[in-house]
Amino acid sequence: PFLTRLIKNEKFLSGNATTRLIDTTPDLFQLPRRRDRATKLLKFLGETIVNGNPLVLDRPVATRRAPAPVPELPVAAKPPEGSRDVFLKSGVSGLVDWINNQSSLLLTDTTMRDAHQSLLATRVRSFDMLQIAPAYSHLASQLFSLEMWGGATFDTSMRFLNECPWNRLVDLRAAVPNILFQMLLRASNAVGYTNYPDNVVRLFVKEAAAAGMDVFRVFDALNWVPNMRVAMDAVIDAGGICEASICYTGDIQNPKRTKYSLNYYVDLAKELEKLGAHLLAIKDMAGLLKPQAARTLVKALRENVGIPIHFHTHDTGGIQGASILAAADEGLQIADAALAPLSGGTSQVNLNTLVEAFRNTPRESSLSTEALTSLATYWQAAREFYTPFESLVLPATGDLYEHEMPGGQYTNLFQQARALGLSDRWAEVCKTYAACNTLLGDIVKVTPTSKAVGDLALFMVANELTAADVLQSDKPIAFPASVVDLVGGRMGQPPGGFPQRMIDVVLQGETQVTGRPGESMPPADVAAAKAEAESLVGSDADRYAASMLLYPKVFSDYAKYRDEYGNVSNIPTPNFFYGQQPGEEIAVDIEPGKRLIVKYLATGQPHPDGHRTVFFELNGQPREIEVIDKA
Ligand code: 3PY
Ligand code: ZN
Repeated sequence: PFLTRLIKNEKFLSGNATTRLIDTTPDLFQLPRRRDRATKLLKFLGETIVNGNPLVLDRPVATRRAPAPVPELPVAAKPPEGSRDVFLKSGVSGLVDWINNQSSLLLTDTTMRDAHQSLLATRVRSFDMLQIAPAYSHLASQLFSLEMWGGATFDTSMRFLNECPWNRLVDLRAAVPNILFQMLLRASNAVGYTNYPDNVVRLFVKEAAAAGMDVFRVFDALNWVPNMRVAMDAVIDAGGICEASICYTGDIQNPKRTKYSLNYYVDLAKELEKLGAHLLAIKDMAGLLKPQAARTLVKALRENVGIPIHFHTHDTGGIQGASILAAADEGLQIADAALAPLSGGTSQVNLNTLVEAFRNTPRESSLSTEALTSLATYWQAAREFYTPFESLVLPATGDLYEHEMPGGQYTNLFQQARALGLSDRWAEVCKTYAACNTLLGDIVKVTPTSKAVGDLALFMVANELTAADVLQSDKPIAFPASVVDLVGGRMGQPPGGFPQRMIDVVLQGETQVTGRPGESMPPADVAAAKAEAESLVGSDADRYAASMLLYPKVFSDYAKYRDEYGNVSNIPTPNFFYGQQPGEEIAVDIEPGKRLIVKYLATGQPHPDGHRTVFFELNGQPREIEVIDKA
């Protein structure tokens, strides 16, 4: 291929080529990586047809193959102006004024992030988001924002779906130019599970903003402001919209739960406002903010902070719609919700019916019923592709307010318990989770602290340990690494610190980090990460250095996969999970305007060496792929 390019090169043909031609014409060399995208695609499809996709192996099978119905769009080439146009034209302060001037309760649609993170193990693929993205842009431009990135999506898109999170952001941005994009940023933990050096957090935020992210919801898993500061400053410096969060835990209505009081939240909010937050999020990750408490909290926050308030909650307990309504009565400006088919339970409140609840009230939104129904119809069908990742619905009872498990963790921890053979002891796991929280001094539980509490709960149930056993143990206990990290201060400090007895038992003499973990970490070597990322993906873009620094192993595995199979994110989901059926023809856009038509014909009998030949037609031409049958 290099020679083919060389003999087609004009300079070379003109006879004026010098040895510098190779230096000045770098794309002569860019061929190998881009070569054979079709072969890579056929290899992926062939292997999936013969051996299945390991991602869905031994899981319930999705039977839907028909594409999810995309609503017809208005003929206008340009979508209506939306919140992002306000931001681009008038900046953050213009946007804040615009928010304050709305009579409607503004809404964020979380379908493409938290909803599938909470219901479908974060497995929704870019393909299914991109199909419906233009419809959002044209039909739902009145939304405040789309939450479509951050949280677990960064990791899982590479780790499980073998796709690039940056491409998801860039492609969606191109498809939805008018609505603000929003992401969840775990402060110093960025989109990971542990504190990173400050320069990694800054690099990541800068790249995310450059790739099209607008609103960064920054939270710290212990509500520890020093940890939030670095991320907040990074967002402000990058020109993003800084939405700082107070994570809600406990119960301000319960006179016995005094640690996380109304004053605690109001003081925290005031501090975040002082640090330059543009918006304030009430991040109710476990759905604990009861309706009357929501009223009290929003009222107090409205009286004490000037920035707009954005309420995020999970409907695990089934009554969070009432909390949004109560908060709206007190002047809440923005609420999170998810389109009907991905709403409810551990996910967000139903956006479609929430909009109708406000219809003909002063907080009515101009979002149209029909438009939202058409988006929901799409997601109803698209959800069917993800049957393998559906989990048992675990109805919360009053015990939700005891264990306070975040929506995103609830089903996940159940799966972990099941994997350990503890599913029959789920009620005990929940009780132990609550006991662990008490052992740790009553802390905020959200990624990554919630993971540590969950790990501890499973560890204690599996090893038949009670809280008293832990506290009274005179022998060293081999606690899970996340618990040692947490109590060791590597996730930051909870209000009041950890109980001394837990420090002694867990750290066994090891010293605790008491300052901000990022302060004592040497800066990461960005240049080295950049070079390594370039060797893996052939691009020195800083965003890949960020991927490398955040998830070295996951990113390099993804890069290797991509070398072998190409970009698999453009394959329709049923074919991505299950390959093709004989005679089935699919179109795969390998880049804008470059479409491959792949028809699967048949698979031959195994050869003596274990290979099978898979027969395709690629753009009408016969093609064969040899695949090892692993069965
Ligand atoms: C995350 O950190 O991913 C969360 O959704 C926390 O609520
Ligand atoms: Zn959430």
